Amino acid sequence: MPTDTDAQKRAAAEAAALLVADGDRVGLGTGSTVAYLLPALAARRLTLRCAVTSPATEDLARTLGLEVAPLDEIGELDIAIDGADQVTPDGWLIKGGGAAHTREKIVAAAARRFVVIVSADKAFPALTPPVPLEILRFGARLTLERSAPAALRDVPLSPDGNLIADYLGEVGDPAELAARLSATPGIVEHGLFPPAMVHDVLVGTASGVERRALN
Ligand code: A5P
Repeated sequence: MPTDTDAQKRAAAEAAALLVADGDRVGLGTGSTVAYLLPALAARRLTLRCAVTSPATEDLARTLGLEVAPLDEIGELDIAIDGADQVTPDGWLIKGGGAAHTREKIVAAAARRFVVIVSADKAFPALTPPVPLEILRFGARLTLERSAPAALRDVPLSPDGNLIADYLGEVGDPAELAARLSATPGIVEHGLFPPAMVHDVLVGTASGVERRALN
């Protein structure tokens, strides 16, 4: 039985599918909201080349008949669309609840337009922990100590075989925390996405899809 949240995710995803144009090179994120995007996109029967951020997205995209190619082969993307765990009014995101945030950040950075699709429960006044971390297995204990407070998450590895952990302290200024985490050896990538990376946020709400244009 679909919940209100499911309906909101679907509405945001369907609105995002309409932003894709024939011939576009498209980045596809990961997660339950993106799972609503893919059928909506496939139903439009456009000619697209898609870069994917996880095996799960790749499987579903191929099953639906979407053309998938390696990101390096496609190069710059016209648009990338992805979900998020938290979105603030000024456009900061936390991503990585599905352990794919490193690939998602690479794909978002490759896109001329990065569109975020969320249900209303993902809209937060300010970011709160946890912040997902992808970390190398080598020296993982030390990396976690340097990132304290942080803990390994009990989930499968990232799509690239690294460990997934969470930073559990206060976020405070997200730019400062992002800089600190980026400067910590052993952290491959953290789940803080800056507003400069985000072009539109589509929020599914009880009364329709609210669009926040950022860049
Ligand atoms: C995947 O690693 C995440 O960044 C997801 O994009 C995020 O967790 C949102 O997932 P849902 O769409 O499943 O809520």
